[in-house]
Amino acid sequence: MVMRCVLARALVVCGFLLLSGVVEGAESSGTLWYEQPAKAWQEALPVGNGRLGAMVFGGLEEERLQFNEQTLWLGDEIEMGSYQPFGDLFITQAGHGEATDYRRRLSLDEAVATVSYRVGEVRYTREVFSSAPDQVLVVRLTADRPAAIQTTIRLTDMHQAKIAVGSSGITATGALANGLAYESQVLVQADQGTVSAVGDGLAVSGAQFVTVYLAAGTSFRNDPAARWRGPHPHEQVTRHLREAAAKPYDALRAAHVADYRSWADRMSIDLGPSRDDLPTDRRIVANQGGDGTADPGLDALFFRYGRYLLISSSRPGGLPANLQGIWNQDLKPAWYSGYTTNINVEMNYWLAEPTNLSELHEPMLTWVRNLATVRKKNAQPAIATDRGWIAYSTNNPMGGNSTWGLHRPGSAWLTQHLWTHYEFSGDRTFLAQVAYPALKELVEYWQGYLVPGPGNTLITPTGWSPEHGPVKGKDGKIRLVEGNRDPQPGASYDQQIVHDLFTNYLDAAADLGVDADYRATVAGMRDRLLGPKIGRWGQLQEWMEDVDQQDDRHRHVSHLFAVHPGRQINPVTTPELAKAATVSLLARGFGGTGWSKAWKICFWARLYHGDNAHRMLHALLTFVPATGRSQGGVYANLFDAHPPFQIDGNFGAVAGMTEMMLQSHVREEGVYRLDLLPSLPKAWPEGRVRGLRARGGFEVDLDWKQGRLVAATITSLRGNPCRVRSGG
Ligand code: FUC
Repeated sequence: MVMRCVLARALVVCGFLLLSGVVEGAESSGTLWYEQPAKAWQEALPVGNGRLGAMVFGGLEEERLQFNEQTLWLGDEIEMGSYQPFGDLFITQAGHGEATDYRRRLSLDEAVATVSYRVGEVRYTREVFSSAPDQVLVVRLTADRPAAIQTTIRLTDMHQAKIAVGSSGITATGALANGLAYESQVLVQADQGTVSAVGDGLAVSGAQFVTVYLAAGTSFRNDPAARWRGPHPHEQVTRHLREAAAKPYDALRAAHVADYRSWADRMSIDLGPSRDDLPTDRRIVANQGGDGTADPGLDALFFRYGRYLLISSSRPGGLPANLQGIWNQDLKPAWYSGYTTNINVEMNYWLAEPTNLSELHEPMLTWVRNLATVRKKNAQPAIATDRGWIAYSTNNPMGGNSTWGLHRPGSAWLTQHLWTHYEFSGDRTFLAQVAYPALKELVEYWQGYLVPGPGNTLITPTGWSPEHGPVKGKDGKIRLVEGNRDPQPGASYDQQIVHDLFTNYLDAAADLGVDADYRATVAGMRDRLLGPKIGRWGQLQEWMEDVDQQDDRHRHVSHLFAVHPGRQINPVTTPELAKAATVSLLARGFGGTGWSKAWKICFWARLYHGDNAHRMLHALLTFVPATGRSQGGVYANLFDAHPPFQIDGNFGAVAGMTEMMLQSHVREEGVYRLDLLPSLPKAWPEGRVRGLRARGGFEVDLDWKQGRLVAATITSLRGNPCRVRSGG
């Protein structure tokens, strides 16, 4: 019924278009759209091919495309450096300020941003996409009348590159302080009229169709053995540009759309009525307040957008999505736009496997392995280890780090991703050659590091619960202090991550049928680990001593790692601990930064509280203006606002929504349990999802009505058995 409504509206729009040429009415349910250009970066629309990204402002007199390339990093194996903006492409069109019938959109069906408006009698259209098959950013300007386009195109650079303007192209070449060479090039083609160098740009006049190609690269090589450097990017950038420009525009566009859809169309989601008639910025505001049932289509759009952002910022062979994916305009980005290991970078990849994008997990897995290599090679004295390795909180792609915050269990948490990739993909070669050795060396590290605790238990002597800790004041009272890093023996976060590591190791060894003797040793250590404790107000204790405070609203909820992404606590097999986790979560409240809210969606989903999970999602979908400081919402372009923009909240929310529909983290006697619609909220009474993935190698389609499952199709991709839990 809902689908039919949308279709009917789309037909009306098409008919109207044909008759009058005016763009009006609702868009497809997979579209972000606006009635005005972006004034601020947080309103612009992101495109990306995993490596080369741009923010499209959609201006009239001047279009701005602020672009990035994911390897433009300062820093090295020691110094943190930061992720750098590349430059801007400006397209100036004098006299377009007085446009009418303006519309700006981002299609998640095709991964194309468009701008369309009328000046006088002429309709102008602009399409922008970043192509993975052709490795170029493409801007296509079209007028519905011959010779109507007069424009100037300029390329700027953020780091004093040498900029040379040729007869139809512009080249910017430079190097960063760490020796990284980089280059961007622009090429302009017009179907008719002229293209010529004028001052610092290219002037086009008398054209009806203009195509602008932008290619960019650096001398970065994602390989510690090559000392992170490859050849100067000039040849490759030139080749990408030349080859793309030799193709007809339609062919270039079709190849891009086909590539994008090969990822995006592995899944579909429909959560019911969708306010596609409202521009996205107004739609976010209209959906606020209330019980969150007004526009479940916005939830579905946010889900699709998260997958879009991963497809656009993380491709095999590249770097993982950083704190801002690949989109950054600041020379000094918040937290270096880096990889923070006490929640953020892990959260970036929680959606990859369950939303059927397993191959896009690869950049993260490779980065973890590279980080291990560097840590073992040049271990700074503070974190030198006999076995395995440990990490700092904040890292760059080359293993360099900020010295704030040694994060001892970070390596184990990161290595969970190698295990998870095996669980979903079933790749036994990867398990045997990569994941298993990585798990084992960390098990050995913790075997040497744990110390005896109360009652013959094993505890970590230097725990930490990111990112605060108890401090005893002169008055003898204990206060929880933001950022405090005093060692906390037996902190729950460390204990739970080590428990997870041991469990993953034991399952991996069992699956491979290896190391039976050591398995027994590890099982013994796991049994001795100081386990989760229930404190004086019924909460799950954050620290070994019962010092948790009921009014503590800290954004991190580190002591619930065992609920998610761990699997030590769940409502079926450890109901008392799950209840205590619920008490802790309620006390932490329903606020938080963007990623904090996203994590809470995951927690509530795993605790089978669908309505609370949805309440967190609804809270995250609160409008934050570009300069807004209120915590945990979304900007007009649906980027997560920590604030500032952090992409973890986008990705984490998708992971949380997935946990609401399907869970597979519990393994009983070696068989995975698929939990169908475990935490369906009242806000989604009817819906359907296609193409979710579960651990053990399953693809799952679900249909529900009146809050109940009506159909499920489970395909065992590797012939494995599973157990199914549904409706309790
Ligand atoms: C952690 C968080 C902050 C921020 C930063 C990138 O330090 O505590 O909120 O998200 O990472």
